[in-house]
Amino acid sequence: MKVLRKVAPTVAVVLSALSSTAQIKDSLNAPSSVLPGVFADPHIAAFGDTFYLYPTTDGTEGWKSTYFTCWSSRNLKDWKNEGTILDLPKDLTWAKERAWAPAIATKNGKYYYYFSADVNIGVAVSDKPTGPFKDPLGKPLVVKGALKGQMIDPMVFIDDDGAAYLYWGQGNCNIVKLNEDMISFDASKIIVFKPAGYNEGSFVFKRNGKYYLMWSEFDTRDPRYSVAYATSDFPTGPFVKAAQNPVLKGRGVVKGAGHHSVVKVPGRDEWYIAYHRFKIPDGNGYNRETCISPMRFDKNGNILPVDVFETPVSMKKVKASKK
Ligand code: FUB
Repeated sequence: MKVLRKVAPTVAVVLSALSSTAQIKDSLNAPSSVLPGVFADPHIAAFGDTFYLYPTTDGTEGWKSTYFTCWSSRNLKDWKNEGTILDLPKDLTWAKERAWAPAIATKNGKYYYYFSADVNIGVAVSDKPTGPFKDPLGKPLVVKGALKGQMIDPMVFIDDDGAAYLYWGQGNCNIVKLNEDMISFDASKIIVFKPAGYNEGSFVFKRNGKYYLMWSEFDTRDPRYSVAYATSDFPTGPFVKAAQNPVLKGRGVVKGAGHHSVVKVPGRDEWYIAYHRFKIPDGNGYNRETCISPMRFDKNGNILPVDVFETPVSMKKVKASKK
């Protein structure tokens, strides 16, 4: 007992030294972002043998960006700028700025691009994932003020039976099944709920028959911004929040890690999470950069904590597949 009392302070000093060494190592070794410059809210998807990223363009206080870009990659590491795919002042009649947090979905050979613009949600359509996208409605799909909270951050999940569901909202999570045309829905069927800690940036995927709803907690300008999740047997819930949360958060020099999306490598049970963090160095909630890390599950299907210092290893060529 006496010996224990004597060595305990030494052990504590050594542990604390080791932990600060780890933190210094973290700050020295933060992986590079995957896109050059400041891009946030990355929505990642795989179509055929190619991965795509659809981000928000950052760099202005109040997120005043007016256009959206698209990026493509075959290996998750090298990203090609496919250019501007939607320019609000040019392509929309109803919104000019605050081009935020897009999402993509494909159905019946068309690509549907959902986006926030001046705190409304819009949809644009193209024959290709890289656009050009056209606004078929000439008005928002979800108009500002339609429900409580901000009408931003759309996500569309398409189930195995082809049914498409729109998830969106800051403050609350709203869900509605889209009509076959992908550009309309029955507003009387909207489900509104708020998982504990929910702020914004919902994302849904399915694995082994289970539906995963993920979202961001705290404000994107807060270094504690992070991602949590819940699961359900149905795409519309009820969702039960997992015991082990958040699954993505900053560490060391990585701050404000959140507003994510998830992609499965076609043909493999291999998953990656795209997210933004404060730019390193000197970033903040208006200067964020896009990163990708592996995302894994335990044998019960729980999402394991993501290591924000881990990046995708160089991928073997992805086989073209629809899933
Ligand atoms: O990028 C603008 C806004 O910041 C998004 O809509 C939110 O989710 C937050 O990331």
